Amino acid sequence: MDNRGEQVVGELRRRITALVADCGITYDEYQTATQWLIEVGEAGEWPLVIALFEHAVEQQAHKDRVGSQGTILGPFYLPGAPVLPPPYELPRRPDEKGERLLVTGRVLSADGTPLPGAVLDVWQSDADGLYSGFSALPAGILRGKVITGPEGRFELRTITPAPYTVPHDGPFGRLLAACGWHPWRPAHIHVMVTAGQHEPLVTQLFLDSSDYLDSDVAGAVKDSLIVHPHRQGDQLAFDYEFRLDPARTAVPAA
Ligand code: MBD
Ligand code: FE
Repeated sequence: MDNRGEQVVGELRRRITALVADCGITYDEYQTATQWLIEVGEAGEWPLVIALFEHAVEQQAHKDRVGSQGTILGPFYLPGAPVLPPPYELPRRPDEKGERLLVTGRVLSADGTPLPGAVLDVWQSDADGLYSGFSALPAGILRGKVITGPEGRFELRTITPAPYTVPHDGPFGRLLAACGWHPWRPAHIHVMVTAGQHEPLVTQLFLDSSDYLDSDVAGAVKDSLIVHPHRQGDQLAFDYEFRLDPARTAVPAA
């Protein structure tokens, strides 16, 4: 780890150099790629492109987890969502599309100790796949926090999210189309769970009825993150248990 820059960027150069030879990259392709990289920047799509590699970093970072698996944060988290009062409804518009969804569950330590006072920070897209803060949706829609009570229990009311298509009218979409890859993510709800003395758990819950569970463009689906809502009167409902790893003790600087 003498020179981490040389280690990583050097390896990147060697791999790209090898790829140019292995794939027989032409000058035309080189110029197309250059133009594409510039346009991704101009369109503000770098967060989106980079999100496609987050799953590799996430798996690497959390390979020794003993509690619940998590997955990628993605580009649409916003800090500062309000703590929701009872009955714990994510803010929505009066005419919000989608089925009503009740999420209940518990937050526990990996060893099974219930964690009252844990914070679940939740965000999701609307039925059209739009996130507030990154679209014309009113600020704050479908974002909020709930705090666990006795026994580490929580409940949250929202609507079912729809599968999400990453913007495909810009340079990123052109790349996907050129490769014959679809731009969809399966329907998901983002959750970040935090509690004192524990590692934060960044995760997403995927609806079992969604398309694209096997072909998420972001590669972020794991079996343990797929939930199975059942009908309960006029709503859908599911239960989920989050188990948090103990906080890693900081390694003292040498
Ligand atoms: C999303 O909603 C998302 O969660 C990720 C990771 C990438 C694009 C859109
Ligand atoms: Fe998302």
